[in-house]
Amino acid sequence: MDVYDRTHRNVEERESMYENEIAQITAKNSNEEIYSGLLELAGKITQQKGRIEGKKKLYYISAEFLIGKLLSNNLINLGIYDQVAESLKAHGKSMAEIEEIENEPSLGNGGLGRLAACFLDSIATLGLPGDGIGLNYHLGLFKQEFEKNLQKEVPNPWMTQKSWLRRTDVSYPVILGDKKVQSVMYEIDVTGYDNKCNTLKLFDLDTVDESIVQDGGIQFDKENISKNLTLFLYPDDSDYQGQLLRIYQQYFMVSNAAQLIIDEAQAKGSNLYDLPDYAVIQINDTHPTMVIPEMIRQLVLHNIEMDDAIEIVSKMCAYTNHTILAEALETWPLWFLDRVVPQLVPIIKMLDVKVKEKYQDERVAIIDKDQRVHMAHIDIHYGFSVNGVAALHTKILEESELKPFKDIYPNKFNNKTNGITFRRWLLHCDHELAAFITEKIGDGYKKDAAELEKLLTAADNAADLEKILAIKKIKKQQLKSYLEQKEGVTIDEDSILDVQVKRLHEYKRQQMNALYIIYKYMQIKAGHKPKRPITMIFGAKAAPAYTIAKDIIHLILCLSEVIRKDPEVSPYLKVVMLENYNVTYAEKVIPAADVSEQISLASKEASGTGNMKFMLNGAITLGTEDGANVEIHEFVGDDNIYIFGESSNEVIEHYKNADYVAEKIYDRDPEIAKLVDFIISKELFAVGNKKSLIRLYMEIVTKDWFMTLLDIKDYIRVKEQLFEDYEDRNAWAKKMLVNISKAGFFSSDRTIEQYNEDIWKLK
Ligand code: 26R
Repeated sequence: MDVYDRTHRNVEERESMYENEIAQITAKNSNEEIYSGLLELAGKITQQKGRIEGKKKLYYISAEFLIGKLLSNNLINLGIYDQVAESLKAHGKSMAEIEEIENEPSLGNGGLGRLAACFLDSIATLGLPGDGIGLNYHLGLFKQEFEKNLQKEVPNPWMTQKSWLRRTDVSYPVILGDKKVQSVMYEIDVTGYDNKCNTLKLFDLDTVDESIVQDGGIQFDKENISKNLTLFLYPDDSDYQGQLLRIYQQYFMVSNAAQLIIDEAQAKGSNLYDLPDYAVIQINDTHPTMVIPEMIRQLVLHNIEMDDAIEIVSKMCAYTNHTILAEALETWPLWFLDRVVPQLVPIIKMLDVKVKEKYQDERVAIIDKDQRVHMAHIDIHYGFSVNGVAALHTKILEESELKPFKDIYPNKFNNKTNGITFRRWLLHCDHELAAFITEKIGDGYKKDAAELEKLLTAADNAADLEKILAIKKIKKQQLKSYLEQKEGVTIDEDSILDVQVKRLHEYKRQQMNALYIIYKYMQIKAGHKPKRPITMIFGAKAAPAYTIAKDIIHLILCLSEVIRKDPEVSPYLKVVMLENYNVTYAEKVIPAADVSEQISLASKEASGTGNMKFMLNGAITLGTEDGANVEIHEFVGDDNIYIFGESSNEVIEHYKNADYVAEKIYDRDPEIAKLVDFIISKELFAVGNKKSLIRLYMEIVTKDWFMTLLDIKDYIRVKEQLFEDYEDRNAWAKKMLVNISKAGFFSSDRTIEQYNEDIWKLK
């Protein structure tokens, strides 16, 4: 019996095993009861399947795990989703309404946190022993509300009586400044697809007090660490008090991690000198970097010599870099660390001295001449692996950002192009498409994503092309009814759905997309109507202290209102800004999208993972040669992607020579000036905030750090071409199929196999 048959037999056996229980649960009256019944059943099955065991275990430490709702995900992975859905249907209920009961935990900002969640799914699915370690933020990232076309931030409580979160009796002492606190560990089961499970371990403090949050916003007393430590996930670190709290959070996370890792290894028989045979740590960006000095400190407390401790830890830690944006690279003033984690400072100084003895090069120092500690430098010197998250990103790290390190440690560097879990981003979010694929090529692709290539044959079959268009229309209709109920807006399912959903940042250039909207608005006003209505969808949170990002949200909301109220334009153009874009929203909007906007300034987006989700769901990318777009382009070929804009090399040159001057472009090109000027037009002033609009206008004309005006014309040209090509429905459907069939590489199962092969080496 091969693996495929065995899988099937298991699924069938399980179905009959739980038939009675599922029937009982789904027969209950209230959705709440059904939800908690399913939650309990899932927990029971997970327990029966057991944990993934092994001598050596991975600890994926991350300040963020953006896991999304878990009900459908777990039912799929446990193999009972279809049965539950059918049984619900027989009782006149739907899976969708049960899903509504669950709160989405907002334990991440965006890409980095969602990647960690996809990775946990793949690690368990591949049967690798590996747990996540993070923090249990009570109120998560803020919830976004719109008021007067402005973003407002409110707390997002997500923990409920009945939830996937389980309190354990694991607890560690942690020194926080001059106090010693006692942690408590919570756990969430991570189910593998047709496999056993791992866990996500989230540390917390019992003394944290949600009532210190003031006036319905997200303000709170930042001094009282025992009350505020795990209240919120940090959206930014722009104020001084906040930065101290951020270090407290990070230290609390890694001190618990270090103690847990030592405990678990010792329980398996480690003498601590052989710790690297029991544990490997993946450091997700620099946020968990203090695990290196803390682990050294803990080993010394276990009577290991300092030099031995350093050597042991250096064999255990691997670092992933997720960004080259200077402002996101963490450096802390030494005196900051002295206040928050004085116990680590002597160790950090010793690590620094050892580096300075070996390399007389300021660029690779841990403590620089301004007495700032470079967290990434600790990771690179005292870890055994450094990886970027897409081919272009790793190349830029090696050739410019981290070149001095690459020269010292040529073999530490490696690339691991990001991936996404196909369970959530195909099987769960587009059952219709998954069913079509299964009908065409069988369900081997669910475990081996490379099999999606077999779909290519369908690109020559007219009936299949029609089916793929029909499925897209169904997803648009589903989104339409969801938006009617959630946002009170109606979209046209026959319009082109053009979507840009991701965190709001100037480098991602939502403002360039907004300038396109202005262009289209003016075209329509001048009588040039598009062949087919266009719906532009945005979803984005801005960090509360990131003023320009909030101004861009304001601009989009104002444009939406101006266009909605203009009877000349509104039949052809609609702008929708989704409120509180999150994982749940992504699952609804991505499958409905025709066009995937991936328009970051080349060289700035480390990878992007939304780009992969759209591709997998049959949207066509409109993008720059940046991040993983480069690899998507290579896989699908020129005919199945729309690329525009200056290359990363050209952009890097502009930065080097400091020769980009937005004002020159504005002064020389009246067509561009006309678009930018509309930001401060009477039309927009009528619905918006003058100060905010003028500030954004000035920013684009006089600064434009991310070179919007450089690429705007090429962007408009290529976008117009794309909309024209959309009208050849047959050709477009072929592009969709090519994108879906070439998406296999972007499965996080592939990414995790590579991490394991090259870095973790787990059995
Ligand atoms: C320092 C602190 C405030 C902070 C800065 C930046 C906290 C969090 C971030 C988020 C960054 C590191 C992030 O999310 N990066 C994204 O990681 C994704 C997964 O690798 C990439 O796909 C994406 O391109 C990158 O921006």
